[in-house]
Amino acid sequence: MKYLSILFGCSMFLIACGGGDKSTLGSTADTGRLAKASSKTSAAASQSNPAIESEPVNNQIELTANDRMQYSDTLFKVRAGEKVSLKLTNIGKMPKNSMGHNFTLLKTGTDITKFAIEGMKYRDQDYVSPAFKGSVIAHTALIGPGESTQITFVIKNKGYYDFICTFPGHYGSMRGKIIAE
Ligand SMILES: [Cu+2]
Repeated sequence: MKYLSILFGCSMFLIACGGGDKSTLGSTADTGRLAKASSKTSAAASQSNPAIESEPVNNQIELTANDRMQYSDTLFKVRAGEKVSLKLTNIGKMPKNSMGHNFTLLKTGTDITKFAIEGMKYRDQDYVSPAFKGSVIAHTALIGPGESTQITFVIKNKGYYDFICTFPGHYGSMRGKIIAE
């Protein structure tokens, strides 16, 4: 009985607290501070992301792509300034003209949506617009079912880099990041 009354007291306290918080949230100054604090927290969270921290540094990348518009992995960590060798295999069965895949690594700051949409018009250039060639660090050929392709490249500067498949409509799900450190 003693414990029950303690529990009851605690929950009453919690309810009171909840009400109090709500009223402080009402003021715009507090809301602004809260937004700032939460954005700070999320920035810190992404910096100490366990998935990123536990990712081993490896300049030998093997990647597959399938008929469901997916890469086998979307996060890689490499050593900046050293040669990276990347092998892409299309493990799908659908024909290349409806489900071809490539790997296209983009310079920091590239607008992925713009890049991908512009590229759709350039089938003969593996769906990379000539106007956006300068945004590409490296890319593989576009490959069909059962095919493999291999490239080597160097990421000179440390940082986060996006990669996508430029086949029309694929960039939404076929994208990932390479962290060079
Ligand atoms: Cu693709």
